Parts: sequence; structure tokens; C-alpha cells
Amino acid sequence: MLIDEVEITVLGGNGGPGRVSFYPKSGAGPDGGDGGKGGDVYVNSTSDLYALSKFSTKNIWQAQNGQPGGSNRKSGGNGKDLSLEVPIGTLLTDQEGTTVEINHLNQRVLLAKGGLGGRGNHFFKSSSNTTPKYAQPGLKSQVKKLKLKLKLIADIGLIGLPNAGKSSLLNELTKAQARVGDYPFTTLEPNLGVLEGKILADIPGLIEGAWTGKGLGHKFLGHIEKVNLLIHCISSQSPNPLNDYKIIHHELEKFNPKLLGKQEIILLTKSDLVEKTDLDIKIQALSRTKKQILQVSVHNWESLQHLIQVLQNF
Ligand SMILES: Nc1nc2c(ncn2[C@@H]2O[C@H](COP(=O)(O)OP(=O)(O)OP(=O)(O)O)[C@@H](O)[C@H]2O)c(=O)[nH]1
Ligand SMILES: [Mg+2]
Repeated sequence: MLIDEVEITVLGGNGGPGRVSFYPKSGAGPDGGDGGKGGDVYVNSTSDLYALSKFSTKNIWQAQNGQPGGSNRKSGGNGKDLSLEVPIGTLLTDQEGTTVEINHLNQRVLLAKGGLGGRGNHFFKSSSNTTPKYAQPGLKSQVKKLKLKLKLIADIGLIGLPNAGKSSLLNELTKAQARVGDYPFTTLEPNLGVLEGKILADIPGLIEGAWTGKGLGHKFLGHIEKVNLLIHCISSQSPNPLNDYKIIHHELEKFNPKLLGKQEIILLTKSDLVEKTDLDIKIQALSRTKKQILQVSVHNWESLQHLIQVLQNF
């Protein structure tokens, strides 16, 4: 299952305590070393879309604590840093509402700093106090509560009513193996595929009222906020394709009007299932949208090649 929202707490390592100790030779003074620094917590980007799933079973992550100071002025070792991997497209928001966006590969951001180590008693030696019997405790690390939310970064989004043929198309255009079924809501979470270096996302079917939370689509509408192109799939078998178009158009508008500003092409899918005259009437009806309209069938190689060619221009 694709986990796209989690809450976690991250803590750096605490600083190691300074040490109170004295050289063995009597009167030689304090030799307590400083504690080591606690490790920091970083977040790294990964292309693994499923990387948030590990946070659903474990939600507190802490870097290693610093080691205590030793005798003979030996400092404690520093705690190891902790690196957490999250998928590209993850937004991390802390309690104060500050958001960091992970949007490219090899990105690394500091999340929580480890605490500094405490000073050992050697540090506090002075002419007025040659035998200090105290040392500092290590400092506490930073703690951050974070909300992690994944927004898929796809170049192209396949949208449409349930059963429109979105997943079938994804499978034909890419090496994806999305489940296909002759019933609505076959797709329960987005599928991704790669076509000539571009990432295609197959979004679960949207229905009327999706923006209010109906069906599954609402949860995933946010994932298309970043695509460059929407491929709006409408079944050629639909009795009223223009109405289908309007339903989805309305949902996009209600969810985020900016979505309407995206480049969009209309794809009449399953074109092998209707007569050419019927198809022409439907294309005519859809021309009112002023969008580019293509027809495609997964059983028609030429129509798929034509689509691939058109997509190269986006
Ligand atoms: N004949 C024919 N059938 C198709 C074509 N494309 C899809 N289908 C069939 O249409 C049905 C729905 O296809 P899906 O790809 O699962 O549709 P979807 O839009 O992903 O559906 P949801 O995930 O439920 O939203 C399946 O039975 C497919 O085999 C096509 O070009 N021609
Ligand atoms: Mg599907």
C-alpha cells in the first residue's frame, strides 16, 4: 500500500556528559574529558515512492547519543548521524508550520541537531579552583514533530472517471503492471510508469463530489498539482462524453482552480468498441472544450504510437 502521509518525531542524539575525574597521582588535578556531541538527523531524497512506509510502523527516530567523557582528558566519541530517506515529492512540515520540500535527487536537509557534549571537570580548572568536582551534563538534542506528506512528482497525470481505461493505458505506454478490471475503482492508489524519461501517474478514478471527499480520488487529487500535462481519459462508450468531461472539470476546479490552468488533452479511450460515426459525433461534441482530442485503443498499435508522438511535445 502506498503510504503518503505520516507523522514522526525526530530527535538528534543527546550530548554525552562531561566526566569528573582526577589524575591518579595525588595533587595532579582534574582530568575529566568532555562528552561527545550527539548525532544530527538528516533527511535524504530517494526515488523509491514507497519509502514512507517504514514510518507507519516506527514513528520516533533518534540519532545516536554522544559518549561520556573519559579520564585522562579523553573526549567521548560523537554520536552517529541518522539519515532518513523520503521519496522525492515529500513535504515535511514542523510544529511551527515551516515546510521543507524534497524535490530533487541527492537532496539532504538537516532536521534536528544533536546536543553538544558537556565539559569535563578539567575544563573548569582555574587558579581559584584547582580541583573542580563538577562537570556539565550533555545538552539535550533538538526535537521536531513532523508531518510528512507525499505529493507525487509526475510529469503527466492520467485522470478521468472510474473505468475509463487509465490503468490499461499506463500499462501500454510504460512497463507498469497496474491492475485492470471491468469495474469502477479497480485502482485504489496511484500507479506510476515511465515513458521516454517522463513519469506518468495513473490516478484512481474521480467521481462527482470527489473534491468533498467522495470516492477515492480526493485523497489523490493533490498528486496532480505538479504535473505538466493532464491526460483526461473518457471512454468512447460513454453516452455523453462532454458531460463526463464537465464532471471531472468541475471536481478539479473545486479542489484547486489552478489545476484548470494546466495543459490538458482529451483522450477518447476504448475507441475499438464504438463505430467510427459514433466516435466522430463524440469528438465533435467534445470540441466545445477547445482542447486537443485524440482517440486511442489499447488494441490499436497505431493509435498508441500517435499518442506517444503527441506526448513528446510536452
Ligand atoms: N476494448 C477495450 N477495452 C479496454 C480498453 N482500455 C481499457 N479497456 C477495458 O476497460 C476496463 C477498465 O479499464 P481500466 O484500465 O481498469 O480502467 P481505469 O480507468 O483504470 O479504472 P479505475 O481504476 O477503476 O478508475 C477493463 O476491463 C479494460 O480491459 C481499450 O482500449 N479497448
Ligand atoms: Mg485503474
